Amino acid sequence: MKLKLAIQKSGRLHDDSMRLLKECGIDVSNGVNKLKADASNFPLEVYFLRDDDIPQYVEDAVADIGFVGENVVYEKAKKVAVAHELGFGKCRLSIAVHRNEDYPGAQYLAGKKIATSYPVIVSRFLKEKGIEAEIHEISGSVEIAPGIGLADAICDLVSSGSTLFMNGLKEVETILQSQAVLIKNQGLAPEKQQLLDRLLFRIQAVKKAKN
Ligand code: PRT
Ligand code: ZN
Repeated sequence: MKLKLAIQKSGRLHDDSMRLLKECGIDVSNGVNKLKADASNFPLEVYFLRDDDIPQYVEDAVADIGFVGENVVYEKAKKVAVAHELGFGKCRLSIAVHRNEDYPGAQYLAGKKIATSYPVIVSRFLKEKGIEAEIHEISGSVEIAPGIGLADAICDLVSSGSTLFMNGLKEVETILQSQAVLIKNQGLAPEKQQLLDRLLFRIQAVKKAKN
């Protein structure tokens, strides 16, 4: 029996995901052009997918576990369990407005248009604050929305802040801190859980060695 792991096919989490497996002593041939690859020295099969699809695959048990950003886990709201924080892919999901805009607090957003790729997380934030605003879902280049008059504010992932800066925006609210996490199917068979425990033991050892 093999544990099936879904990781990002290419993108910001791919290299760190592969590196973590390597540091755990698990050899996986890099399958950038393949859908899956077998580890040669651990009962593990790795699926290479778009990050957005990983929670669904894990909920459906097509994959037993996955490495994916918390931002995607919360946005997709699938029935999966977060088993471990992986310590890479750190970023934050923040609201930003035009640099010259006065921002007295979240109430500023009432009645405004907010462009984002994270409508679920943003509407939850607005609901918690008791604010009504219009959410415009767009899939990419969110940071240009205020400049072209599509929105008054945006909500997007930030790491260094340079994308916001270059687009004349300032960060005014952080609504989620995110990093890559290990998610698992909620009904994992005991044999699979044992394999996962072996993997988690190694991941924890890697983390300790780094501290
Ligand atoms: O193709 P696929 O769907 O798999 O990939 P993707 O394009 O959806 O995702 P990708 O590879 O861009 O990001 C994968 C994950 O990396 C995200 O879901 C986050 O969990 C994590 N991550 C960490 C980031 C960033 N940091 C980040 N800075 N994801 C995106 N960004 C973008 C952000 O959207 C903005 O455009 O980088 C820009 C901001 O960066 P700074 O440094 O200018 O602030
Ligand atoms: Zn994606």
